[in-house]
Amino acid sequence: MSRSADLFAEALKCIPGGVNSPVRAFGSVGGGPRFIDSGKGARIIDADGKEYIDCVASWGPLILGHSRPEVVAAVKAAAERGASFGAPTSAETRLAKLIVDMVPSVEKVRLVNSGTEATMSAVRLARAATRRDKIIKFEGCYHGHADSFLIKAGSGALTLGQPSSPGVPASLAADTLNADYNNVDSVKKLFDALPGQIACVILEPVAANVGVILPELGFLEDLRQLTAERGALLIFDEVITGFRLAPGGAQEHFNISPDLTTLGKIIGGGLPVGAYGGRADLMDMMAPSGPVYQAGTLSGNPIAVAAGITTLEILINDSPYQRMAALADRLFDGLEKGARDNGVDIAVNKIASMGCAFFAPGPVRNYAEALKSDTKLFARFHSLMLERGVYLAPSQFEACFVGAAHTEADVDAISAAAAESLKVIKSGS
Ligand code: KE4
Repeated sequence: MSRSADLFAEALKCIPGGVNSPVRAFGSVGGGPRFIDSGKGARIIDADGKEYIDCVASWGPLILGHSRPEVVAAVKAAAERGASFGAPTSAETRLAKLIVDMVPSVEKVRLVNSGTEATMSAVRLARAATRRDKIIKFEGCYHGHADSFLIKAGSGALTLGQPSSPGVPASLAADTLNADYNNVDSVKKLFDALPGQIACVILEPVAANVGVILPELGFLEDLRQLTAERGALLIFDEVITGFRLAPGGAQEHFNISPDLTTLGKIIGGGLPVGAYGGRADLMDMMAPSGPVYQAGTLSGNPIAVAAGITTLEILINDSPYQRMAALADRLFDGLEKGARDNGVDIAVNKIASMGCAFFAPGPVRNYAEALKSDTKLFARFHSLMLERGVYLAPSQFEACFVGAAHTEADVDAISAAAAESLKVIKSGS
């Protein structure tokens, strides 16, 4: 038995499913999770000492790579000053100012501890601001595990075959409406059917929890216009796209201004930070400046904030975006070539430094088309890539990330491993 297998057996005795987040359990790819011992740059090492080129980046946060020295130093220095005070610190204001400066539509921002806290708070604010209860999300989009979102959700919910979770009261689920991504008419129909009842439309401006699905031309613009016309708020869930597609995220990349934005992952550089922000008139409704309540013992935690500040400042100063995008293009071009050479159907969707290779003929423009993917073939590919030292997300319905620590040699090694893996698949062995 491998060390990871032993550790997994141990974990199963005291942690549900042996993991603290379902998608980590390798449920849809099999073979059991690799317990990771350490990471440095673009590489991680598992409990058996096997090294992998990492394309998961802890599901997005580690855009600078693992154990980036400046981030480690900032975390150590913050820890030596004290872990948490439950009182305001100047570092929180510094991070808030960075976010306001970087994210075009954000005038004020509240720090929280996760993407889920950010999205649930943003929706509460939208409901309070509009005095409406219903929300529109999109099938396959994932906004964290708050009750209102676990209806036809993506990511782990989709992977584990339960896009709508038990435990969500029907009365609450009734206030969540699902539309089809890239189909603005499906949104218009809901607004027409429920005039004056819809508080907001929340979406991932690039859907990255159903694999990666790009917004078609005009889709985001149409949503912006429709929500403004119908008195609803537009919420961009940029937990993945924030600071990833550009310093100002998807809203900078596509030049669209949502009313509220939710952030996470990269914002904490690998430590637990989430945030929601937007128009000052809306954000000032949040307690204690306004009546809408949201709180958190460790919100704005000094150690997590130190990691976030250092990460964002490096992204601003080094601006690795063009280089990461070029590496991602090289990576996905390599994957497409390997698939072509071996007669395997894959459909690649990519943008900036993230993307997905669907094991499907394609194109993949929405949830229904993504579900046509051959998840068994993906599982085989995933395991063959692990054997060849490449760590992909253990689900067809997640994103692959290239970060600032990846090199051309890394990317070419991933493509070579993919070509070998696809050859094995084609040979049927
Ligand atoms: P967290 O609560 O996991 O920090 O963020 C929730 C969330 C919100 N919005 C978007 C667009 C997200 O992608 C996420 C979380 N992403 C998944 C992976 N795609 C987290 C991985 C996991 O659940 O373990």
